[in-house]
Amino acid sequence: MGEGINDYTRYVVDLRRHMWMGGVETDLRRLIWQIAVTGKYISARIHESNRKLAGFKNIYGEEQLSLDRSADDIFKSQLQFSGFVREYASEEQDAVISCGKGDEKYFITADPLDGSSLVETNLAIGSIIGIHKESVFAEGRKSMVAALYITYGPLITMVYSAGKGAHEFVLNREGEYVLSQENITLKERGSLYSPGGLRKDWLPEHLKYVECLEAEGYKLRYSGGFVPDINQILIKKGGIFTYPALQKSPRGKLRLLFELQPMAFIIEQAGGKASTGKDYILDMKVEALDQRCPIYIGSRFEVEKAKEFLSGT
Ligand code: AFP
Repeated sequence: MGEGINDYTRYVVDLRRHMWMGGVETDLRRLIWQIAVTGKYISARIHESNRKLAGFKNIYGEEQLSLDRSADDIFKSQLQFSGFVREYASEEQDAVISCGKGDEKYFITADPLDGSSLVETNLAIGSIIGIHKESVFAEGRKSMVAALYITYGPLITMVYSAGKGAHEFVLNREGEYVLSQENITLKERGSLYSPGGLRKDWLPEHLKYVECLEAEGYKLRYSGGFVPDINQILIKKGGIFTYPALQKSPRGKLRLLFELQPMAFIIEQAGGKASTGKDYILDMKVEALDQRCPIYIGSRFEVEKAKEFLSGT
């Protein structure tokens, strides 16, 4: 006999219950919940945007905003008067936005819709959020208290960490985020590699590193979306994502504040590492909103191996 609805709900742990059981501070629980819920509105906007591809305009005849800008509008409006957010820094904004009365507890960083150029190909994309207890112009290890990302794929999933492990939730048909796996732990060494940038632009020491992984039989997994590519390494419990320094761009492509710090926070909580190939990401002081740096993120073995190749040891 199938389990009745009561039996089913007995085993379902939703996001709010999980954070409460995990001892996450009340305002932080409410903030993470509010951000996760915002993902539903962004998902709706992604589906709506398909009309834009057909050249539709909004009811005022205005060209609809690009998806990442409208995602930013959604996050900003949701968080601006939440009572928890003092400052909102976004990849879509030129400056940090002061929110509310100025005495709120948290400082937010957002890449509202990373990989938006992939929407037309129907590949997965995502939102990346960092939550800080003080100004974001600091080392992530000092200022960050939580991070989360939402993946808009065949399912909408959300991974968060508030400093006590990394946990994945799936948005179910009822519109609730229900726990799919908690305390996700990366193996010491994986078998996937996700190499960003063009091979012809790599520096010699990076090329040697990648060739070493290939000689060891690592499987190439690269979608061009940072969120799904990182999510694959986390959910498959091992491997390495890298977007290295390139000959013409020595700082690589990805942004320290909006993309790398939140993912480094989550991956470290899952027992992995994240470095520039020299310094750990969470030890890097954020000097500017658009600061970029090379990234090696995933299982400890692969990240430390990269440091050996890049330092020539
Ligand atoms: P878009 O947001 O312009 O699609 O770029 C996505 C991204 O910032 C990140 O999500 C990917 O990891 C990286 O760029 C892919 O870059 P390449 O297209 O150079 O591989």
